[in-house]
Formats: sequence, structure tokens, C-alpha cells
Amino acid sequence: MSDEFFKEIVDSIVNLEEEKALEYANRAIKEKMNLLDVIERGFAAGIRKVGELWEEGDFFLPELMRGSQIMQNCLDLLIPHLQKGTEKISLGIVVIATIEGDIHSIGKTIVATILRAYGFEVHDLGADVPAEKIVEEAIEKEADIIGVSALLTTTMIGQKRIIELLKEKNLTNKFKVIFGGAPVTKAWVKDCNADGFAENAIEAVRLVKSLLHK
Ligand code: B12
Repeated sequence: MSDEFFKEIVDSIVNLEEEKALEYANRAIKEKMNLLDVIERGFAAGIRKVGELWEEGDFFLPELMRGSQIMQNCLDLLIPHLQKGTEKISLGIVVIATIEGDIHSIGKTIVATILRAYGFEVHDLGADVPAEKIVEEAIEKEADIIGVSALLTTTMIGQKRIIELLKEKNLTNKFKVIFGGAPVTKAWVKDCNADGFAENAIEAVRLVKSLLHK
């Protein structure tokens, strides 16, 4: 798996070349590459580059949407292969969602998939989910961990709302709450009194394992 291959994937996403991108995804599967690496260093790097181009005004919203659709189609191919090694015994229960007002789902879905592959029972509630619903589901599923994704600075406040709700319901000690998403920082986690955050899916696995002493 060479850096050149990752670069080719990035270019296919940036140039909005769906056929090529799908071909690379299929090649990665066929050649049994490390698919998480392929996603993080190839496809995710590509979509982030598209985001930068959009921010700089070189791309418009339809191009951003097209890029994310191509990324999603490639993930649909890759994810079932990532899940293959899933262990049968649950190491813990995770409820995960992207917070209300925020439709960014790609990163959250990758984290959910990888946690599943590492043996956690994961309930993925999807995107644009109200804080109240996330807490309700965590109670119902008897979760150990609540994971909340936010990609917009305007929706991060919803992550804090989860902590407030748990406090109101006297449930602070029942769950560990972790955050994720590009704008989330250590300072924000501290400010909210959350239990941690992770910048990518592998770090998320490490974080969850350490919080649950696995
Ligand atoms: C793809 C994308 C979209 C797609 C989303 C498609 C989808 N189904 O997800 C579409 C085109 C729909 C979209 C829409 C919008 N977008 Co957008 N989008 C992006 C983009 C380019 C990439 C996001 C992404 O998928 N990254 C790849 C994944 C793999 O990375 P990730 O999400 O960061 O996730 C990783 C980690 O953060 C972490 N993680 C993530 N979640 C969690 C959760 C837990 C619990 C843990 C532990 C870890 C974790 O692990 C993940 C895996 O490595 C970003 C740019 C960027 N740099 O993030 C802009 C970006 C987030 N979007 C932005 C904006 C403004 C919008 C819109 C408001 C645009 C508009 N005017 O309509 C709308 C939002 C509408 C809404 N209400 O939500 C801005 C946000 C600016 C800000 N400061 O708030 C960004 C930063 C672009 C920019 N540079 O300006 N977007």
C-alpha cells in the first residue's frame, strides 16, 4: 500500500471521478489492504480536501455534495468488509449519533463501524438526532458509552446539552460521554465535563477501551 495509491484516491475524490474512486475501493478490497488506512488516508483525506476547496471558493455546494456522495458510495462498498472480523462477545455498549441540526454522518458512521469490528455493541442512531433522544436511547439500551458527533461549530452546543441532561436526570455517573467531529477540541471536552474525544476511528477504539478498562 503505497503513498502513491492514497494520493490517487485523494485525486479521484477531488476530481469527482466516481468510477475511478470505486475502482480504487474495489482494488483495496481485492488486494486485502488495510481498509481503515485506505479510508482515513485516502477517501477521508480526499473529502477533507474537497471541503478546503469549497471553503476557499474554488468549489461550490453542488461539488461538495457530489464529492460526499462519491465518498459515501465508496464507504458502502468498503464498510461490509471492515465489519467481517466482528467479534461475537460484546466488550461494551455504545450509543452513537450526530447531534441535532447536523447532517454530517460520514465520520460518525466510520467510528461506529470500527467500534463494531473491535467487538463493541453499537447502536447508531444516525444524524440530526436531538440530545433528548440520544439520552433516552442510552438509558433504554443500557449503554456504557454515549458518543456524540458534531461537525458544525453551531451544533457543538448540542454535545454540551447531553451532559446537562444527564446532570438533570442524576445520570452523570451512569455513562461515559465522548465527543468527536472536526471542530471538537480538548478544551471543549473539558469545558463540557465530557470524558474524552477522538480525532479518528482508531483513537476512538483506544479511548472507549481505556474508559471501560478493556
Ligand atoms: C462532506 C461534508 C459535507 C456533506 C456531508 C455528507 C454526509 N452524509 O456526512 C454535505 C455536502 C451534505 C455537507 C453539508 C454541509 N456542510 Co459540510 N462538510 C463536509 C466536509 C467536506 C467533510 C466532512 C467529512 O465527512 N469528513 C471525513 C470524516 C471521515 O471525518 P470527520 O467527519 O472529521 O470524522 C472523523 C473524526 O472527526 C472522528 N469522529 C467523528 N465523529 C465522531 C464521534 C465520536 C463519538 C468520536 C469519538 C469520534 C468521531 O472520527 C472520524 C473518522 O476519522 C467538511 C470539511 C471538514 N474538514 O470536516 C465540511 C464542513 C464540516 N461542512 C461545513 C458546512 C458549513 C456545511 C453546510 C452548513 C453547508 C451549507 N451551506 O449548507 C451543510 C450542513 C448542513 C447541516 N445542517 O448539517 C463546514 C462547517 C464550518 C463550521 N465551522 O461550522 C465544513 C468544516 C467545511 C468548511 N471548511 O467550511 N457537508
